Amino acid sequence: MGKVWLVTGASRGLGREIARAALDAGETVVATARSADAVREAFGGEKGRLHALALDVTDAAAATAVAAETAGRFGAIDVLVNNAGYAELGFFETFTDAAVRRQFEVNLFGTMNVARATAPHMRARRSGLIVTISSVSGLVSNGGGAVYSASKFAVEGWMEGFAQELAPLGVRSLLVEPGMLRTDFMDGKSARFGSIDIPDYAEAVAQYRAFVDGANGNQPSDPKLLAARIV
Ligand code: NJP
Repeated sequence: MGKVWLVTGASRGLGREIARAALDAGETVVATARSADAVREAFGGEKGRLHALALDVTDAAAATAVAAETAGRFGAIDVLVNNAGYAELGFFETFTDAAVRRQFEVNLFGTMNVARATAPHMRARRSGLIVTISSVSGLVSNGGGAVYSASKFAVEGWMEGFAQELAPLGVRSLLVEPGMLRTDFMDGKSARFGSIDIPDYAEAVAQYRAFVDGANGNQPSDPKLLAARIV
């Protein structure tokens, strides 16, 4: 059965690749996303060591239930991959308060929900690893990505402290800061900037387009490569 992995945001992109790599390594994987059917579809059905569960990370009670079900059914959660997230891109002045809060609900509070639900199961066995998928945007920020960056900076500040609380209890932590990956994540995002009619932002728009479209040589990489390194 191998180790037991709980992966959030596993219906596509990096989360799916991490889950696949863990399965290939002989591990048991509880793969989650907002819809369990979407997860099953992503893996061609639920079979063998793959188990699909629905988990919207913004739902703290659901996170507690999924962690309890995983630990109860498989005896442990050895590795949590806190991966679910998205980027709300655009110039800050164009953001509604609701859009800012939504970004934090998923990227920060959602990540906290799943870690808080999982940590007690790891502490009880004095063993476990929490992998947090942050971003290079958790290290540096740029125009058009201010809100996304703020959410990832917050994740990093919180997780750095929480990791220090967990370490003496036998629970290890790993923070991953990917650059651009070839997933659905950036789909159509640069197009949104075309409709922003604020002349003062013209230079920032051009810079951001170059960044997103890879004109500055920043080409997205294959998420499989990163997944293989994590597993
Ligand atoms: O994104 P994408 P990536 N509750 O859009 C799920 C970071 N990152 O794999 O529910 C639960 O292909 C969604 O599931 P569904 C990024 O910030 C990326 O590229 O079916 N799940 C799907 O499985 C993120 O933290 C890049 O919609 C929720 C998954 O999240 C991580 O890498 C660069 C959810 C998103 O799949 C994975 O992103 C970087 C919710 N409320 C950091 N909302 C990059 N791709 O370039 C969404 O620096 N999901």
